[in-house]
Amino acid sequence: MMMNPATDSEGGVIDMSADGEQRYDAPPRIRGRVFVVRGDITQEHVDAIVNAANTTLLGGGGVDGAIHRAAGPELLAECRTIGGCRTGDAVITRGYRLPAKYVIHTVGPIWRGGNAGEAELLASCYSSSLKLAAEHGVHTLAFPSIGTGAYGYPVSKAAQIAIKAVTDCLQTDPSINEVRFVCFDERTLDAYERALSATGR
Ligand code: AR6
Repeated sequence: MMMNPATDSEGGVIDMSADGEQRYDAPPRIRGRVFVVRGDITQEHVDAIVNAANTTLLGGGGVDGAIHRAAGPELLAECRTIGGCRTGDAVITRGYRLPAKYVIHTVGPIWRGGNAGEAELLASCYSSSLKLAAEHGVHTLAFPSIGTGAYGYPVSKAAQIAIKAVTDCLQTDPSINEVRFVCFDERTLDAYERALSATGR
């Protein structure tokens, strides 16, 4: 007997068959707007790149260090005027010498085992960044894998949260045309590709 697939309110197909794992075939509004690539985020030609910063906004290692080096000292000077950012929040600056016009700085949670609100805070990094991007007329945006370096968030869990938070936001925000997850290493790329393909794209 033929059965119609279950659909969500926007026509996305929920597939419970095959290996029994639930897959979500995203509605057309999301399709073609979220990409996973390997690379160095400082080289991305997008309207804004996101920085995995710390609460001081005064720079650090990892992607934060790379963004500050590539943007030049004017970025740190502007960050000093902001006075910090809370975990899960985001702030925006200019991109200076970067190809991107803006840098959105967000602060991921430090992984403490998973029962300290880490998942909500990490999701909030993505939603706060997208909100700020939309408010500044950003159409193309690149994220690094927030929290999964120095802050220790397990990458497969972080990738699922990141993909879900971004696809949820894009459903209600038509102004963002493209979100790229720029993964620095093979393991991170693999985790984000898996998380994205689990959505059916
Ligand atoms: N392009 C894209 N991704 C990168 C790049 C790059 N150029 N460089 C590193 N990554 P992390 P966190 C990846 O540690 O865990 C800083 O000191 C990296 O391989 O940069 O949120 C801040 O000041 C990893 O997959 O950020 C904070 O104190 C991912 O970016 C703290 O680290 C995130 O790793 C934030 O820690």
